[in-house]
This record gives sequence, C-alpha cells and structure tokens, in this order.
Amino acid sequence: MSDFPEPLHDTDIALEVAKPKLKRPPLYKVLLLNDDYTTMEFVIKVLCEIFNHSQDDAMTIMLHVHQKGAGVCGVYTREIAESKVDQVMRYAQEEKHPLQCTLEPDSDDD
Ligand code: TYC
Repeated sequence: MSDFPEPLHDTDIALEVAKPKLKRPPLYKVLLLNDDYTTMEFVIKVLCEIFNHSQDDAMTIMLHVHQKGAGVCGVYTREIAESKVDQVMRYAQEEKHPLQCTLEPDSDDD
C-alpha cells in the first residue's frame, strides 16, 4: 500500500504529515564476572567509583556476582558502556586483579 493518501481529484495535492524519525539508541548491559582472586573490597570500590553505586548496592551486586558468576553493574548507551568496561579493565590491571568486565545488548530494551 502507498504511504500517500489517495488524491480526491487529479488536481488535488496529496499531503502527509511527516512522521518523526527519532529512535532511542540501543542499550547495553555492563557485566562483572566472578573469579577466585579479586578481593571483594576491590569489586565494591569498582562499583562505587566507576558505576556510582552506594556502598549497600555495591555490596549486594558484588555478592550476586560472587554467588551467581556474573551480574549487571549498569545499563548504558554503547559508547558509555564501552568506556565503563575500559575503565574497569584498566583499574583492575593497575591494581593487579584478574577482574573481568564485559558488555552485552540489553534484551529488555524495546
Ligand atoms: N569471588 C571473589 C572472592 O571470593 C570476589 C569477587 C566478586 C570477584 C565479584 C569478582 O566480579 C567479582 N574474593
């Protein structure tokens, strides 16, 4: 079917109101992965300093990762999520922890 309304007469001009083409950017989850060597204190520091969580929330997220193997630190647009992963990996390397951080598309994003 045509996007344009049918003209009533040959001389009529078919007009259509432009539809807004704005789309929200896709979102990404930033995940922390568990390991046996990174200290719980360092993970809490990462969650507070890089993801701006409170001490209480950071403790809850850290324990979730520790028990389940992985957990979400935050949900961001792609560039911000990539920057968060980068910051975590650099910080962990500087402090000699094997902590791993990754991102994945946010499946709840629709
Ligand atoms: N499993 C670690 C320990 O027992 C703690 C830990 C939690 C490490 C979360 C990584 O993403 C992580 N010291």
